[in-house]
Amino acid sequence: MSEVLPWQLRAAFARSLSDMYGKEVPAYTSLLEVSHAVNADVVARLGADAERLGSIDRVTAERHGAIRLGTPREMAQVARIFGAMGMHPVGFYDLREAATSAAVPVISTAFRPIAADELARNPFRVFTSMLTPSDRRFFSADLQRRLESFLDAREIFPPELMELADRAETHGSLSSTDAERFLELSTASFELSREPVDRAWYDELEAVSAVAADIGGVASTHINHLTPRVLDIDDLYARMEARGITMIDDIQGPPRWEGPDVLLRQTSFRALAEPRAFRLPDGTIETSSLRVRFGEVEARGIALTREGRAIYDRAVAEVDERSAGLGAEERQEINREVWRREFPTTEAELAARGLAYFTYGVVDGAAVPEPIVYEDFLPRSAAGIFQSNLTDEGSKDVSQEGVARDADWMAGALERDLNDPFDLYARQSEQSRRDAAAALGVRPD
Ligand code: OOG
Ligand code: NI
Repeated sequence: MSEVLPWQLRAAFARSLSDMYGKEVPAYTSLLEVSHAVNADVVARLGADAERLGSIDRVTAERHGAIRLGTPREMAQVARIFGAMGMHPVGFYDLREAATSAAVPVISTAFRPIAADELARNPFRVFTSMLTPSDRRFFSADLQRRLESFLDAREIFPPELMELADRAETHGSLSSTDAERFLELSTASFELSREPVDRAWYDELEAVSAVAADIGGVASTHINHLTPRVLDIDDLYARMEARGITMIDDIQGPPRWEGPDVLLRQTSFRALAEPRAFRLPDGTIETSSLRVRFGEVEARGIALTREGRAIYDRAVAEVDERSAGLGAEERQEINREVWRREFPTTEAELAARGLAYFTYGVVDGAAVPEPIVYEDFLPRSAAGIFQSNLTDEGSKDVSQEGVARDADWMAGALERDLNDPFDLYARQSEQSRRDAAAALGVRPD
C-alpha cells in the first residue's frame, strides 16, 4: 500500500479545508475567483517576473488559515496534528500588547513548513492563537476560574485523531487508509459546530471580549478564515468592492509604492452573520446569528532582516502617530511618504544594506541574488484582522498588571521547540551563500 508523506497530507488537508470552507462561506468562493483572475492577469502582464517570489503553482495553491484555542493542552495537541503534516511552530506574537484599541487577550504562533523545499511543495500555514484567562486586564479571578474549568472539560481533538497524528510523526508517513481518516477527523475538528451555544455564558464573556466569547463561549474551535495569496492586492481590493463586497477600509502593512514589496500586505471583509442555535437560561433553543467567519487576502513580499524589521517597526509607529484621526487615503499617503524616506527602491540596495534576505544562485559564473519570500505574520496586522469580527471593543482594565508570556512560555505549552523566523531566513541565506561560493570555487564572504 502506498504511503502518504507529510507534505502530501499537508496539501490534502489545505484542499480539504478549502472545500469545506467554500461550501459553508460563499463569499470565500468569490474571493478565490477574484484572486485567480488577478493572478492570471499579473502573470500575463509580467511573465517570469510575476514568479520572482514563488511559482504561480505555489501561489495559486497557497493559503493560510487561523484558529483560536483555549488551553496549553489544546496547543500541544494541535502541535502534534500539524507536526504530522510537516508544520512546525514559528514565531511568538503577543496580541495583548497591540495598540490598545486593537488589543485582544491572546498570544499566538504560526505552524508552517520550515525547509525551502517543503515550502515550495506546499506552504500551508495556520496562525494559532491561545486565550490568556489569567490576564487580569481582561478577566477577574472568578471569571478566570470558570473559564478554565469550562475549557478543561471540553475535548476538541478526538483520541483517534491524536493517535493517527502521532503515528504519522513517528513513522514519517501514513498508509492511505489512515491518511484518509486523519484528513476526515482533522477537517471535522475545524468545522463550525452546530451545537447550541449557551446564551448567558457567551454573553458574559462577550462583555469582556468578543474574542474570549469566540474561544471560550463554545465547546469547539473552527477555522475563522482561509486566506489566498494574490500578486496584486490593490487590484483585488478594487475588484471585490466592484462586486459589492465591502472590505475593511484599508490594506494593512506596507504601502503600494514603486520599490520592492516587503513582508506582508493584507486586507479582509467583515465576518458574515451566520445563523446559530442558542440555549436560553430556561432551556429553550433560539436561532440567532453570530459573526465568526470572515475573509482575508494577502500579498507577500521579501523577508526583512532584524535591521530591516527595525526600520519597518519605526515607520509603522511614525505613520500611526501622524495619521491619527485621518482617513484611509491620507493614511496611505503618509505611509508612502515615510516609506520612500526609509526604504531603498531596489532589491540590490536592500541586499547591500543588509535589510532583507536573499539566496544566491550561480548563473553564468556569477552569484545572482534571489529574494526570500516572507513566510510569517505581522502582529500589528494580526491584531487588526481580529477586529474584523468583533462587534465592539469589550472592556479592558489597563490599571491591572498583565501576566508575563514569551516565546519560552509558548514553547513549554507546545512541548516543542519554537523556531525563530529570523534564524530560519538567515540559515537559508547562509547555506545558499556557502553553496554558491563552493560552486564558484571562492571563499564565502
Ligand atoms: C488570526 C488573525 C491573524 C493574520 O493573517 O494576521 C491572521 C485570527 O483572527 O484568529 O490570521
Ligand atoms: Ni490571516
